[in-house]
Amino acid sequence: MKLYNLSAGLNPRRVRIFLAEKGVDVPFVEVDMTKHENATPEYLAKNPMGKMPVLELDDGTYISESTAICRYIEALHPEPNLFGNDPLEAAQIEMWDRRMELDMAVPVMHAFQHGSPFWEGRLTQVKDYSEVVSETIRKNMAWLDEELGGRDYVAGDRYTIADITLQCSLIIAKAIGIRFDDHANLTEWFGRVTSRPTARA
Ligand SMILES: N[C@@H](CCC(=O)N[C@@H](CS)C(=O)NCC(=O)O)C(=O)O
Repeated sequence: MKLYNLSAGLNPRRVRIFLAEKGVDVPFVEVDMTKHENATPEYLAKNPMGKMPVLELDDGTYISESTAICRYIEALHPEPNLFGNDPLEAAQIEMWDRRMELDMAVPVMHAFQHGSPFWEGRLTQVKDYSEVVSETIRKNMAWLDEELGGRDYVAGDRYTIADITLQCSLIIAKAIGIRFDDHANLTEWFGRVTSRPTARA
């Protein structure tokens, strides 16, 4: 197996941390989007969306979408469990992971893409949208701060895929200047998850 990676990207980091939590060693192939390596016919044959990450299997099969890759790894390496041990826990973790993806990761990526000079010329930027979506992120940070007042991790009392999705979202949020240090519970949680040995994967 190998993983087509974008070191700074939110979604590739989700998969790298997931692999590290599982103790699974997969070589990375860095895809340089500043050189448009993700827009070549060769790369688009692996993932027509031109996005990273992509997992290449030994038989030449490609899997894209970070959650799909993580589910595949979890099926091959069930422990430590990160998607839920029974139907109820699996549903709760799925609920929280979808919230973290749809209500934090996606807005953070949109704020970055529509607000940063890096993305000029790569897509049609709508600066007002960056402002609007940044406000959504701040509102959702306040909501999560309240949620995390009552438990140690996003989906309950242990670290799961939902924490990975949020921690990767907040790394990019911080990098683009959306801070959360006035939210004590969220800040404490971020310290807890980023002090794990896998956090720098
Ligand atoms: N839904 C996809 C999103 C993948 C994605 O947006 N990847 C970004 C990096 S975080 C990317 O490759 N961007 C390159 C581009 O848009 O040109 C997933 O979960 O893997």
